[in-house]
Amino acid sequence: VKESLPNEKTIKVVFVLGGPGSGKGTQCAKIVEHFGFTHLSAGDLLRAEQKSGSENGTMIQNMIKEGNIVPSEVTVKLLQRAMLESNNDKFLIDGFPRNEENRAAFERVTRITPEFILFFDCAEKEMERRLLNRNQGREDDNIETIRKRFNVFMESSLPVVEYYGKEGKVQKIDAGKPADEVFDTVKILFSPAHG
Ligand code: UP5
Ligand code: MG
Repeated sequence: VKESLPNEKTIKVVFVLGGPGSGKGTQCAKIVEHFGFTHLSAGDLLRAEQKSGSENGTMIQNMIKEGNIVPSEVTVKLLQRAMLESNNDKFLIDGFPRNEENRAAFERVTRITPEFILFFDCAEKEMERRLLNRNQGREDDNIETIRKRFNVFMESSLPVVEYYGKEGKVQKIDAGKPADEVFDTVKILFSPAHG
């Protein structure tokens, strides 16, 4: 493990945001395949931390079960460690920042500002259908928790998207279409000719 991240100016971060089930993970996997980014899902890192038996495990499990947002201190540390451990300088940060506290803490601690925000826009009914069909044993894929996740997304996460919208950094994608069609739009943003 390196002692610190390379000069933050050389690090490229894209935040991948969107409601629960909007397809963040699915699209990130495709971006990784085509454009050489490292995919860091904050939710996956938290679930791994929980399973590793860390002292925060029970707290993380309870927060996820209730659809609530884990304190930034925990999540930023996991993201920072994952960035240090990778040998890459290009990261997709998926499902983070989820609220203003997350956003401010990440910038303060890492001094990294995102290149842009990929925002997957999808109707709630469609997201609900996808989550209920996923069947990967996630403790938060039940209708009660899904409703809580939608509420937290609307109340806490959408304002972060709006914040970056005011900075002109949001690339909004219609994520209600089949995954390959969504990626047709996404890949344009990562192609060298773009911008
Ligand atoms: N699918 C995907 N794309 C499709 C398409 N275009 N058409 C049809 N089906 C499509 O996709 C979900 C399902 O839909 C899959 O079965 C897929 O095949 C299908 P996926 O790509 O997994 O969507 P994604 O947006 O990644 O959904 P996910 O459930 O992971 O989103 P969440 O934001 O809810 O989950 P996350 O893991 O990010 O967070 C979980 C919890 O962790 C949070 O609720 C919170 O409690 C906690 N958390 C924090 O506290 N802090 C953080 O920073 C991050 C998480
Ligand atoms: Mg995901």
